[in-house]
Amino acid sequence: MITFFSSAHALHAPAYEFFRGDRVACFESPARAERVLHELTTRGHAVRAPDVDSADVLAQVHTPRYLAFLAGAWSQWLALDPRHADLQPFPSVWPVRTLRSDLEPANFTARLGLYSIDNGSPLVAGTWAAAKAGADAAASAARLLSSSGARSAFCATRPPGHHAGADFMGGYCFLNNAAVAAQSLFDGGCVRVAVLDVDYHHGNGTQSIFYDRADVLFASLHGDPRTEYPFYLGHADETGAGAGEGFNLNLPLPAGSAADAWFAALDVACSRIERHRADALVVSLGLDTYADDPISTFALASSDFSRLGDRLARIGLPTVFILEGGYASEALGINAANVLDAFDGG
Ligand code: OKP
Ligand code: ZN
Repeated sequence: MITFFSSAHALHAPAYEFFRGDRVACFESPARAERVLHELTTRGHAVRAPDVDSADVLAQVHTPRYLAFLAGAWSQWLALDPRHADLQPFPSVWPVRTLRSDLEPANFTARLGLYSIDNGSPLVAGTWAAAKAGADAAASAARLLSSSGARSAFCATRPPGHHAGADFMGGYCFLNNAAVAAQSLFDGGCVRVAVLDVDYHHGNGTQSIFYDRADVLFASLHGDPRTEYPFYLGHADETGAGAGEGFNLNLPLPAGSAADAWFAALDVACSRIERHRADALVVSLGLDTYADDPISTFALASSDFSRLGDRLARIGLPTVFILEGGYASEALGINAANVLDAFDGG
């Protein structure tokens, strides 16, 4: 399977994030994509640079004012004070209930809060370029499937995307690569698409982007949001809205769940996807379900990622894989490659 990779990912290399009141090194680091690339090339996978500009599809997935903010955020931050070059902007105020989010404040930090769900998504000079390259990869992978009849493609993208909604960033995510892939598949002629999110964290952004649509089935297995990020979405009673009622499936699992419970939930998700009669599948491939992940609590072994690839192959759909989370960098390449190789062999 072809891997899409852009070295522009490395332009997003924030120095720190906040963890329990402390400044710590970022879990979401350039080494992640490099490990994945290294393992795939070692195993003989073909790697390509993105060859599609995602600007048009980004405009279908995200709002104009959010895209404009993200593209200009760093230069606006820098214009406030040249000393900002060595600092990362973080939001400190948010328009929660009763406050207005229809008006865009002139104040930079207030706008950052308007477009953020957390203070956990550090932004640097190269964030837009890196995120845009990831969206280009997602659009490229979808086009490859639509135009060449390829059965699968993988996007070795970072920063991840599944927490980013139509007009907000969050959880290290800025542009929703899975949504870009799904929307691109429609543009390439698909009538129904399924998105399966296997990251440890619920893909709130992807769910919200497609929540009222019947042509996109969103299915996710993840840590129960009562205890796990993103906390405010991902419950089992979220089944879709309006025309999209019945086209959203959340399978939250208790923190600490073992592999057998996880694979039982995966089977439920796969069966629902098979019933959707989709033309193509997008997999938000988070690998933070791995036992040694530093910020997650599921217990998959490296061999379980082969089992995942195997199960996904049995769905039998053209599939775009998008890298999401996974923070045990040393094993990340092996775990990603195990999924893809098992899918190819299945
Ligand atoms: C992104 B993805 C730990 C902070 C955790 C939220 C987790 C974002 C996960 N210091 N921040 O779904 O893997
Ligand atoms: Zn995650």
